This record gives sequence, C-alpha cells and structure tokens, in this order.
Amino acid sequence: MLSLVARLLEWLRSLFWKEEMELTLVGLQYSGKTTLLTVLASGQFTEDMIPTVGFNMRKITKGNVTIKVWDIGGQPRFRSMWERYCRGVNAVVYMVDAADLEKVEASKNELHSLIDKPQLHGIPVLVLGNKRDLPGALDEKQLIEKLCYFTLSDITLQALLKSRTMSNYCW
Ligand SMILES: Nc1nc2c(ncn2[C@@H]2O[C@H](COP(=O)(O)OP(=O)(O)O)[C@@H](O)[C@H]2O)c(=O)[nH]1
Ligand SMILES: [Mg+2]
Repeated sequence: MLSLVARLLEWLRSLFWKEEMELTLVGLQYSGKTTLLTVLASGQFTEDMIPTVGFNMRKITKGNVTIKVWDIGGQPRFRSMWERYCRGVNAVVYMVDAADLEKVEASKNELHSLIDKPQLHGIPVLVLGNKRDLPGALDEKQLIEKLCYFTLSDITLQALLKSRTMSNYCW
C-alpha cells in the first residue's frame, strides 16, 4: 500500500512539475467550478456566483507555476463544448456536487461520455467531489461507487501508474 501511495505521489509530481500547464475544469452546472477557480485565484470564497455562460479562462500563478484553467459552463447546452476545450490540455478536472444526490447519475453519465471520447485518451482526469460540507453529502467511497462502472485492482492500478495512462479510469 505504501509503495502504491509513493507511486501515486510520483505520478502526480511528474504530471504537475511543469512551469506552465493547461487544465480544463468541467462538470454539471452549480457543482462549484467557478467558485473553486475564484478561491484558487484570489483565496476568497464568494457565495454569490453568477452562473457561467459559455466559458471563463483564468491564468493562476503560484510560485513559478502558471496554470491556465478553462472553466466551461455546465448547462446542457454547453456540454457539447466540453470535449473541444479538453483536447490537448495537461489534465481535466471534473467537478461533482457530492450533496446533490439527484444529479449524481447525470454527472456520472456526462463524465463517462467525456472520458470515452477517443480524442481525450491519454489525458489524466481528476474527479473532485465538492460541497462535502453540506448535510447528506456523499463521502469519497460513496462517490467512487456512484461514479465508476468498475473498480481497479491494486495490480491494474500499479500497471497504470507505471505507464502513466490514467485516463478513462477513476478510482
Ligand atoms: N456549501 C457549499 N456551497 C458551495 C461550495 N462550492 C460552491 N458552492 C455554491 O454552489 C453554487 C454554485 O457554484 P458555482 O461556482 O457557480 O458553480 P458552477 O456552475 O459549477 O460554476 C454557489 O452558490 C456556490 O456558493 C462548497 O464547497 N460548499
Ligand atoms: Mg460557473
């Protein structure tokens, strides 16, 4: 288990050890994407967020690392744009509202239809469960169960970490 954690850390470090990287932040509307971006950029939590129309792009600099983040609107009419903005980025961050149990199934379907796109193969996907502070929010294990079609054995996971092709798998 320890070696697995060490490998995971090594993978994350290798992924993020770049001076400039591009991320795309997607997920259903109201999951908290723009809020996260605002917190990352300014360190402030703002409650009155205006729903994102189309997309936002922000460049965030922390130390010597610049992260360019695309924040795409989550409403159904914008979802067909997700793939276009995810192509060629260093990583995709997929946000799920862990407290909105009614939308978890829809979120799962959108996640899987996104990661099944051939153009996105090879791009790492990080799934973030947000709004865990709200009562009744799903915890990490429950989210994994709800969002993944399958779980990976330690051996498969180690092989994936070695080959650094984590896309199309969530765990
Ligand atoms: N309780 C709680 N509310 C949050 C959190 N993150 C975002 N929100 C609220 O969720 C709503 C939607 O956020 P927004 O960033 O606009 O979602 P987006 O549509 O995914 O960009 C706003 O009212 C936020 O204040 C969180 O971690 N906890
Ligand atoms: Mg938004």
